[in-house]
Amino acid sequence: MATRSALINVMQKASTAASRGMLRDFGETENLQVSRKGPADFVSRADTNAERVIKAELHKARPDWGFLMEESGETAGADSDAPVWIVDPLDGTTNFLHGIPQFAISIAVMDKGVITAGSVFDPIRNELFYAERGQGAYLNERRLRVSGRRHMSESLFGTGIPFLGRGTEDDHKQFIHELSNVMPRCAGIRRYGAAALDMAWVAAGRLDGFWEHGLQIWDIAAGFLLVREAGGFVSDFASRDKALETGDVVTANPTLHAELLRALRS
Ligand code: 2AM
Ligand code: CA
Ligand code: CA
Ligand code: CA
Repeated sequence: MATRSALINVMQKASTAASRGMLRDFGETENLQVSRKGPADFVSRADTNAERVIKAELHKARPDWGFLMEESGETAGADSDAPVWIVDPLDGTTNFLHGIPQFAISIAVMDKGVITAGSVFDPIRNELFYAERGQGAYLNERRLRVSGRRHMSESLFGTGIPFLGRGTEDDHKQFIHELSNVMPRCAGIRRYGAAALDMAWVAAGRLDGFWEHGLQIWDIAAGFLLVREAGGFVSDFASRDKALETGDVVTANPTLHAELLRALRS
């Protein structure tokens, strides 16, 4: 049984508090104020409300820490050496606005450049994925381990398909190329639309791997630690430990990671 640390309790409390308003707004999205940050990059009142609630809860618990949040950007902590909260208040806004129940709240802690804690909360399924560096990854009370599948032919991968405004025409072609390489070698590919949750699902062994280009640090910081603590590999497309810096993510169980990379680059 997992005994949740005080830090994870803070993250859980902030996520649950934010999810209440989110669940109220879900299904009522025709009344939600929506604007755009890019041609197909939407931000709604649900995103900004969740971010405000999360920030207040986290600040109350750790008054000196800084913030890096999707909607409000960076806020320095009282002391520049203090840890920073990295927050995506609503990952999967496009799903949310379409009434598709696949979205999450992602919170991570970065301490001197290292991710030391992370949580991804799926309010629809009431699933809290969390990890602390060196302490393993958990789903609610259960210890997580990445899948043990050894062959691509039996494996299910998640990915992110580019959309209007994400990447150049060449990036879109590159994605089609990757798809045509991976597709005929594996048991299936899914595009769920919430990257933080995709990575949590790799940690949980539901997906055997996942890849996507052009993500932001708040999409992947918590998922990164979840996968690592569940025994999985996370890299960029050149197999370097640079996923967080580049936003280009290739993740899988240790057996499949090299094979997935090879397929993506072939
Ligand atoms: P967001 O909902 O927090 O913005 C995966 O493709 C990531 O890209 C998602 O986690 C999502 O995070 C972001 N994204 C932004 N606009 C998107 C769109 N139109 N379709 C899919 N994902 C989008
Ligand atoms: Ca967004
Ligand atoms: Ca996101
Ligand atoms: Ca978001």
